Amino acid sequence: MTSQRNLIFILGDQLSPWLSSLEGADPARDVILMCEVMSEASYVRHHQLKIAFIFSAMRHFAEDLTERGFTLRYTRLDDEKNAGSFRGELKRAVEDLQPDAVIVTEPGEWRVRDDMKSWQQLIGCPVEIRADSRFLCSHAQFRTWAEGRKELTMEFFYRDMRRRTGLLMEGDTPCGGRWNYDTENRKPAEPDLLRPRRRTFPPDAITTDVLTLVADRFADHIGNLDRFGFAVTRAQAEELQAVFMADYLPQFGETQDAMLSGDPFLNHALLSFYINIGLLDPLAVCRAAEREYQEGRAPLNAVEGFIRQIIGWREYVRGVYWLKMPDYGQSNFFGNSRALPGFFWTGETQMNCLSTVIGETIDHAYAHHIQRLMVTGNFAMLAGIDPHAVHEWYLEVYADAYEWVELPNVIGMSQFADGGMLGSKPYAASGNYISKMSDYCGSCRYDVKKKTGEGACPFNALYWDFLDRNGEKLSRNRRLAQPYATWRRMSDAQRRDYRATAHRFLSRLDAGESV
Ligand code: FAD
Ligand code: DLZ
Ligand code: SF4
Repeated sequence: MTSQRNLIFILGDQLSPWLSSLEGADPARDVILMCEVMSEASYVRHHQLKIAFIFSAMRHFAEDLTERGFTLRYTRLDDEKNAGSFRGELKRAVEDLQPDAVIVTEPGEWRVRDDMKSWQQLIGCPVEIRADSRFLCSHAQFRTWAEGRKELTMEFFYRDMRRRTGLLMEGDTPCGGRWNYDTENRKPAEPDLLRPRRRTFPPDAITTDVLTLVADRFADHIGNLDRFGFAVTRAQAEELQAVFMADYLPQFGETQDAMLSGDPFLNHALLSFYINIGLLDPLAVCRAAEREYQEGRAPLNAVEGFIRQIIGWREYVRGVYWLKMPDYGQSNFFGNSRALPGFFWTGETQMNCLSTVIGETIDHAYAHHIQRLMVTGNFAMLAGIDPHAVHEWYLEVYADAYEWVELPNVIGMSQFADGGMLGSKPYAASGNYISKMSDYCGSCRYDVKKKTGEGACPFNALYWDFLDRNGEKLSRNRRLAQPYATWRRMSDAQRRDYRATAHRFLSRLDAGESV
């Protein structure tokens, strides 16, 4: 051990005792810096629940470190001297404490990493930026995997991750003989009155203080704080992990793609909030799920599907983000420029699927994957909304949203704005898909079976109009051969009808009329 005095800077999504910046830390000598800053709370207008969740989890983590004997320098948002930004708070701390060096774990977002380049010069003392070992695939490993590949197919990346972690492996072969059990995971949901209610945690004194602060300072941000029930400590998050494994994981697979009115969570994990800020370790979560399979409590299709989302998709989107940033954020393959409709902030639309999903988003700062992909995302792409506006909306409204995970999911997977790096075809669908996978259409003012004209489900005409207007970019895509063949087989009158219905709808949308 050296006698160097370090200032260890821990960011709001780095709340893990096993964080790389804490490796070798000496409570007797080092000081830990954490700060609530306006620049992070307002670079997009985050949902009120998201800000409250992060601040409360930060305060609880600081308390935990203090109990472990560390000296904390914790700046609250309303502290008089708060400089308002990471760089400002770091400068102030270095001036006050005069450490020998600053240690920080690399941030999740490119914009913060870019800012860090100038920190050393700003504060006049060495800044050591450590890799974030909470991810299973390092930047270098992902680059090596991606190098020379024409397509960055997630499935192949995932198989490598299975081999590397040994999860659900029997020697060199995948458990059960197959890598992927997705074909068994596409059932529509049935209402299940026996599904256990979600466990929530009533606000303690720390959270109550934070709720007052957020209500005071961020009342004009989307959402409200009435339903705050997030876990804010590692012990609470671990409790939710255990509850998920016991009560929901066995059915996770079969209802993964389903949507049901009045049941926003179905059998989803609701663990992304905690994994993304570091209260839960992704590999430990996967090992716990694997145990459920090994000990016969959960079927393979559920456990494999769950593990794939974490060691596959989660690691993969992070790899793509760091490989392609900063240009990735500007991708706009279709050249879309329409403004995001106002109802994305209120849920006030007559389209029941959108009003349900956006309403649940406002209430919980959560929607599950298929809601994000096939309802809000699908609508935005079909309607030609500017992908950057779509990206900002997702970053604002979900309590698990950090750019490294949100941006590739939005720009790549849901908007196809990267031209097909993440997916081989756009996730575009007419009302039929939503009708098959949900119960939303039954109580909608639109008729999902009606293709064009007054009262027809808008997704139907928008779907064909999307394919038509982007024909030059998409019609040679082999996976779209069938829909384009269907479009060409239609009569001229039918195609005109679809175009006219879509254009009428989009004009009303642009005019701010109720749709
Ligand atoms: P479950 O459905 O139960 O899945 C289990 C876990 O797998 C999740 O907790 C998460 O850690 C991981 N996971 C699943 N799918 C993905 C994925 N596509 N990418 C990365 N991790 C995944 N996820 C975020 O964490 N933050 C985001 O900002 C985010 N934005 C998204 C935007 C769009 C348009 C889409 C289509 C997906 C987005 N996702 C995002 C992925 C996914 O929707 C969420 O991870 C998931 O809904 C979180 O809820 P859950 O914990 O109940 O997940
Ligand atoms: C998202 C967020 C918010 C709302 N506020 C803070 C904050 O005040 N202090 C902080 O350290 N982190 C915050 N975060 C998380 C950061 O935005 C996140 O750490 C960076 O984007 C890097 O990924
Ligand atoms: Fe959505 Fe169309 Fe179904 Fe209405 S009919 S809920 S708009 S898919």
